[in-house]
Amino acid sequence: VRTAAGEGDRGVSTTQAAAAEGFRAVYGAAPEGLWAAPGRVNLIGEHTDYNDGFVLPLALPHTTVAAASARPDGMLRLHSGGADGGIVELRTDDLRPAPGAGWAAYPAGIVWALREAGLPVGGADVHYESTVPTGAGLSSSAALEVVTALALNDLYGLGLDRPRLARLAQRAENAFVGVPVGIMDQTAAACCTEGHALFLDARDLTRRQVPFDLAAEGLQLLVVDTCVQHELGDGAYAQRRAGCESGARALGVRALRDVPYAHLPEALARLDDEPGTGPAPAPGTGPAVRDLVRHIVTENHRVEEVIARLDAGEIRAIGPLLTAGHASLRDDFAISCAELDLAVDTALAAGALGARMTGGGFGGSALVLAERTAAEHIGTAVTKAFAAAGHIAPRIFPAVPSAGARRLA
Ligand code: GAF
Repeated sequence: VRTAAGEGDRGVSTTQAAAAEGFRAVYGAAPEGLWAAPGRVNLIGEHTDYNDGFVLPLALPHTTVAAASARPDGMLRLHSGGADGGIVELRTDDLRPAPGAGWAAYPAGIVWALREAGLPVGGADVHYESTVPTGAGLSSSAALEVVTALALNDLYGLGLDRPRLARLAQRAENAFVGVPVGIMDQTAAACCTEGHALFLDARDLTRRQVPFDLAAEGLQLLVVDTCVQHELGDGAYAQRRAGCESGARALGVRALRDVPYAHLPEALARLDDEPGTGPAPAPGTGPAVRDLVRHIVTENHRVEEVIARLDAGEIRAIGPLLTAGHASLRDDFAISCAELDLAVDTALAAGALGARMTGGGFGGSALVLAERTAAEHIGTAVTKAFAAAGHIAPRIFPAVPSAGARRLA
């Protein structure tokens, strides 16, 4: 198992140098500053964020770096070393929500959201370099949003704290880009710290840094990027979210977070008696509302159980909880796919302590908790199983809990 995925190997200093150099090549001057924001994996707590629930992400070493300078004339110029095409030029006064407008909609949405919030943000020149895999369920979008928000926060002296930056980045994605994501990814990019997982209450954004020192325990957390491109904008994510909201309405709670685990049997019985929420979903609406509710309520409980194990210093004991989380996402929430299931099943059969898909689903990545001495063997077993099934080769690398967004220079 390689130490990190491709570009991630080289660390942030190489990406930083490439961003500074790229900025000079594109705009003909040195940038005023350089900022970084990471991708993430979520240890447990999937689709709970938009149900006001609990999540436990950690930042990856893979980052998006922005080299940026303010502009006095209100023009926003955006360029990416990783995207085809030249400079995207926009007038900040003319920014309007632009669903489906490509990568530049994410940073443009940040400028729009900051200005909508009444903050004094003008133009900027920005050049990006990134080592966060895209479409892999590792939050490349949130990294792009948060690094842009942090750069503008500094360039324009906005004084925003990290949770506020995360909220504004989420608003940019919801209202400008048009994807109804929750708050996890932006908060992970903004607030994670090295050596920790971030326990976040998505209702009020209270947070706790939970020590997660895998190396000291002789463990490794592997990311298996299935290379099945995941797309949150295709409607299935929005459909799951709408189903959860109708479940909460039917149960008379503000959000599914308010259904206690101990009351789950009564809640399910009540949904089974309500038209439209019982076991037989209307055609084309995805899983039954009762099944969505069961996933969310049990998943919030699993996050609390994982936290309890970590607080007790029993990292190995979280393995079965991760695996149970995968079964729930596969069977109740119906957002896994053949490649994710194969990665999880093969890793477990090869001796992993636990494994699950991570992120929004429908492709993207799985994570595998393993003894460090078994990681190589498990990675090889997964790669072989993918080849035997005729799937393209997965990219496998360790998730090392890394730093959140920061200014580099
Ligand atoms: C995506 C979303 F962006 C997050 O808000 C979260 O809902 C996640 O899917 C599922 O847990 O990453």
